[in-house]
Parts: sequence; structure tokens; C-alpha cells
Amino acid sequence: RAAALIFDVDGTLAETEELHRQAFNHAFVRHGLDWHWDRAVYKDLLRVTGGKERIRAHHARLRIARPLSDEDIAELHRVKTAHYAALIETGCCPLRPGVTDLLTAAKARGQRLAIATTTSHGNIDALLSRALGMRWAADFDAIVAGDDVRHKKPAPDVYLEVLARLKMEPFDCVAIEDSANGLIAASRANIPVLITRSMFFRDDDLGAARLVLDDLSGLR
Ligand code: XBP
Ligand code: MG
Repeated sequence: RAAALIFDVDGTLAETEELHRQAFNHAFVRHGLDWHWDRAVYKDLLRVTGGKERIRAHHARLRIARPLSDEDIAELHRVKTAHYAALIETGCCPLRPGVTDLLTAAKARGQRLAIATTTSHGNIDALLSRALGMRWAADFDAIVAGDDVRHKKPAPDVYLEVLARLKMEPFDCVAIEDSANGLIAASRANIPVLITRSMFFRDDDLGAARLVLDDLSGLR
């Protein structure tokens, strides 16, 4: 039994990527851009982790593009983030099946809990305070977000930072992830990975994981 469970957020705790997608599209309209990311386009763009990085990557792929400055990208991402929080606030994005039970059971048997994600502290808090209550963070011994480290997933940085804060060895932990980038990040930190398949990564090859499940229900 693992002494600590380290959770990814987007796709793993909740199917948030669809809301991120809608929030990006909202920001593009607000910024006067004629971009629209449909699900197929977004699925492909998810290979680029990080919202600002994803916007930049899309812009770089367009052949004829008006210049997009760092300030433009920061502003687009601010609008995106505000709209994402508003969408989460509506309560339309519950935690995935089995997540709450697993957190409760893990806590009861003395396993430590942590988060290793690419998204921001603000987005994590919006999701988890809605789903678990305002004091949700008290149950987690380490919460590391994308902007806390130099390199986002698939780099191992967020996982290495979690291990450092927990003062634990990788083989005493299990990472719970939904994407190939997350699997690679945790594997590079030598942490065994459990995959819970999510909407956008349903047919990805995630066979390198220790275990691949459709969701976390019935796991405890
Ligand atoms: C999540 C991401 C994030 C979200 C958007 O990856 O890549 O970029 O799509 O969040 P993972 P931000 O689940 O592997 O952590 O716009 O806040 O970056
Ligand atoms: Mg994910």
C-alpha cells in the first residue's frame, strides 16, 4: 500500500478540460480573435500543457497571424481563467466517480494526500472548495501547481517538488493521472502511476502505467 497518493487535477479529479476549452473560446471572442477550438482541435492541443503555452502554440501554428504579444497572451489567459472560475461556480462540474470516496478512505487509513498539476492554485481552489468545502486544503500535505516550478508536465518538476515537500521516496507513492503527459511526468520522477481514463485521453496509449482504470469508483 502506498504511503501517499498524489493526484493530478484536470481530467483526473473532474472532467474540467471541457470547461477549460469553453473558457478559452470565450476569451478568444472577447479578444476579437476568430479562433474557435472544437473538441478535436482541443484534443490535439492538449499535448501542449499549460493554458498560456497552449495559446502560444496555437498562434505559432497559424500561417497568417496577427502578432500576439506576451501581454496579449497574459490578458487572454486572465479572461479565460475568470470565465473558467465562473463556469465552475455554476456547479456543473462534479468530481468524477469514486474520487470523494477514495480521498475519504485514504485519509482514514493514514495515507497522505498531495496534488501535482499544471493548472493554477486559483483553479484548483475553485474546483475543490465547491466540491469538498472551503477547508479542503487542510487534507493535503503538498499542493504543487504549474507556475510553482520551472517546467510543466511532461517534465517531472511538479512531482519532484511534491516528493521534496512530503520528504518521501517515489516508490512509496502512487500518482493518479489521466494523460500521457502526466504519466510521463510522474514516471520521470520514478513514481508508479495509476491511470483513470478521461474524456479527452480515452483512446491514448497509456499502457506504461501500473494500472489503467475507467474511473476510480470501486477502488477505495
Ligand atoms: C492540465 C493542463 C492545463 C489545463 C488548463 O494538465 O494542461 O493547461 O488544460 O489550465 P494536467 P491553465 O491535467 O496534466 O495537469 O489554463 O490554468 O494552464
Ligand atoms: Mg490531467
